[in-house]
Amino acid sequence: MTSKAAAHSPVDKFTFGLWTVGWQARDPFGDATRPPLDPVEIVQRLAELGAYGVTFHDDDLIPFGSDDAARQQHIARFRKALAATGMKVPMATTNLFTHPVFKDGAFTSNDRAVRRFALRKVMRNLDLAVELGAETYVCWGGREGTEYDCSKDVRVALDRLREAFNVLGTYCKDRGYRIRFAIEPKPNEPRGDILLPTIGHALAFIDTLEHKELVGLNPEVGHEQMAGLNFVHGIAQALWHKKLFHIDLNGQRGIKYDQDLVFGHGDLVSAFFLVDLLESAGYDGPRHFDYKPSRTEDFEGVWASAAANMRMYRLLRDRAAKFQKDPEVVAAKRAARLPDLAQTTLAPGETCADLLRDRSAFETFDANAHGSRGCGFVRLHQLALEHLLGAR
Ligand SMILES: [Mn+2]
Repeated sequence: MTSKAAAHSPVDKFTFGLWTVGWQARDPFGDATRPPLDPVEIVQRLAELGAYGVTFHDDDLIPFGSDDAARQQHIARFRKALAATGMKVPMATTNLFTHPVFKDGAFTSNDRAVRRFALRKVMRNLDLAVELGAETYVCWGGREGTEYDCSKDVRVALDRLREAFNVLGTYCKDRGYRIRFAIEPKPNEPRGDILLPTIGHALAFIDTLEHKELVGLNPEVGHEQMAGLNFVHGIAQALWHKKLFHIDLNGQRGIKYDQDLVFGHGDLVSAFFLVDLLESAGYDGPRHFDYKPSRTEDFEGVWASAAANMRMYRLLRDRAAKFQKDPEVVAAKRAARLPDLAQTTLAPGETCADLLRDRSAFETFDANAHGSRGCGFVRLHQLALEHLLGAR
């Protein structure tokens, strides 16, 4: 290890996909506004900015269709950059969406030969992911969906999706790989409707898998917010199921196309409560930024936006910690009866018969008195916003 690598010991596990800063900013209406970036340069620049590591799709590192010799060369250059900088690769994933072969999906394409090719593509990149030390393998099924409800039997497609995760789980177990899968839900884009559109759909699906202990979630801020859902609630439930294996942080402003803004540049209040939740829950996985530097930016803007993600997370973490420690907040929480929710509704050992015998629970319960009591939530929320604004 070089001295530079030894010196690289970031406190925070901030990671970036090669495809984020490397995005050339092509959109459905316009050409690229930036030239391609060499993965080696990405590793070096992100290391200089203080990131912990990088993540990649197979095709980000090794262009689709490369022969074995070219493939080995791409991997060798990448490994050298990692060793020189001390950057880690905690996660990897597969591109099952760019090539036209995947236009009707990968694991759920109606074409069986495409499904078999997709499994092989994942297996090959799983081998590389494990070699590079990844502990999480993200599966975003961006093309697993439809534009027309008549074009695919969704129940049969879910059978094939389950089959794929069962096969891949068996593959990892047989090879002794210590890697877990993280499904990334998204409601739509690029398909009209995507299978496993939300955290909730994915959690229910995982419960049906043969190797369910190996499969969890990689929720993305913007993907849930595109569907108008509360991301903080979704993450809370994923944590509650012990299925938050990884997380994609970015920004989104309401129900529209997937914006992939810098973390906190969308719904800032939600970002504040998200960081508060991740930190107080003790989530110890990478804080992975899956954003896109806006099409308007040059390379100076690209690196500034990468730094902005990390800065936003740290600022929000600092504000959230002050919010939690403020004695006025503690008192406001007590006044709003937050600690009372932790008390079980039935007393320890209390039975249904006991509850039926308790006249104070029903017969003499004063519903009007309890119904007229204020909850004090607005005052608590105002305190949160004052901390977020740095006003306290
Ligand atoms: Mn996105």
